[in-house]
Amino acid sequence: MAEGRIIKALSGFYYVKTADDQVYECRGRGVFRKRNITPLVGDFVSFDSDHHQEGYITEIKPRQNELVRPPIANIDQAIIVSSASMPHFSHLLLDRFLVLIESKHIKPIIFISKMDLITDDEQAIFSTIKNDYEQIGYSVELISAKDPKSLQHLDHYFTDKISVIAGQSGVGKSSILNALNASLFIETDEISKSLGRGKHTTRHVELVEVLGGLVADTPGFSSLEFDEIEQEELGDCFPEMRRVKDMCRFRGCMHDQEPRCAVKKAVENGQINDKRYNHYLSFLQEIKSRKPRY
Ligand SMILES: Nc1nc2c(ncn2[C@@H]2O[C@H](COP(=O)(O)OP(=O)(O)O)[C@@H](O)[C@H]2O)c(=O)[nH]1
Ligand SMILES: [Mg+2]
Ligand SMILES: [Zn+2]
Repeated sequence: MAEGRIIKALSGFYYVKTADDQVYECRGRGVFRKRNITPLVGDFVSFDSDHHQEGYITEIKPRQNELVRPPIANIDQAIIVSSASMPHFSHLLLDRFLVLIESKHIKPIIFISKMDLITDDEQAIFSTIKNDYEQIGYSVELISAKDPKSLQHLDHYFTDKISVIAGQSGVGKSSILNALNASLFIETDEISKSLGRGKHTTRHVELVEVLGGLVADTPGFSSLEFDEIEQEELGDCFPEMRRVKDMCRFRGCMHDQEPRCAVKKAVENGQINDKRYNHYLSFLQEIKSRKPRY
């Protein structure tokens, strides 16, 4: 019996990589299907191999976390890519991604891409944005896939970690990975090339090597809805609110209409960015007006 990590899943085969860098093409055992357990990319597994480089997965080790879309397990962090231009930068969309990732208890890192496309005047705007998010506690990098210099100091984000790279399509996710590892040739500009959405969303998940770590380039999160977040959890998806909420007068404060709310006070005195707080309120409204699930 051997052990390894699933680095790719394709048409019922799981590609398991062992510590000595061998890749085995494995099938799941029928028993998983019966128990409704599907091996995921990122899973640590035991497998039996009777043939050279082929085998059967016999056990899936307990997962640290898992995402459904894209299907992947045991992620150390999510790198959220937002482009400075084309598509234009959206605070709201960045905050939406941050909330989705925070709600899964996965550490977000922010890359603002395509910095080569903006003017010197606009550079200042992005320095401010970087500063604002760093104040909250996030790591932020201003980069360009076309400027190798801007990518030089990124190693520590990747080495020995499993990351998922997330963000709107067209922001440059695949281009960044290609730029970081010259032996990768991930297709870029996929939306415009593929005819229908179907092709785009069913693409397989694969972990690729980047700067001594593994990264899943996702076709995008197929849903950006807050389907799985309850209104009581939303505040905890904003680290700056999480830090002060214990000082709210009421336990279970939603930081909305309640009096003596520490979050609202922090917004008033500038400790919490009012743009972020407004996004919180709009996400809260969205969750409240969500259709009940049965
Ligand atoms: N100017 C510029 N264009 C970029 C950069 N990164 C990506 N692009 C372009 O943006 C388009 C989408 O890139 P892609 O990597 O496919 O984005 P993805 O959908 O997030 O994977 C492609 O035409 C790329 O050539 C960048 O840093 N600067
Ligand atoms: Mg891509
Ligand atoms: Zn409050």
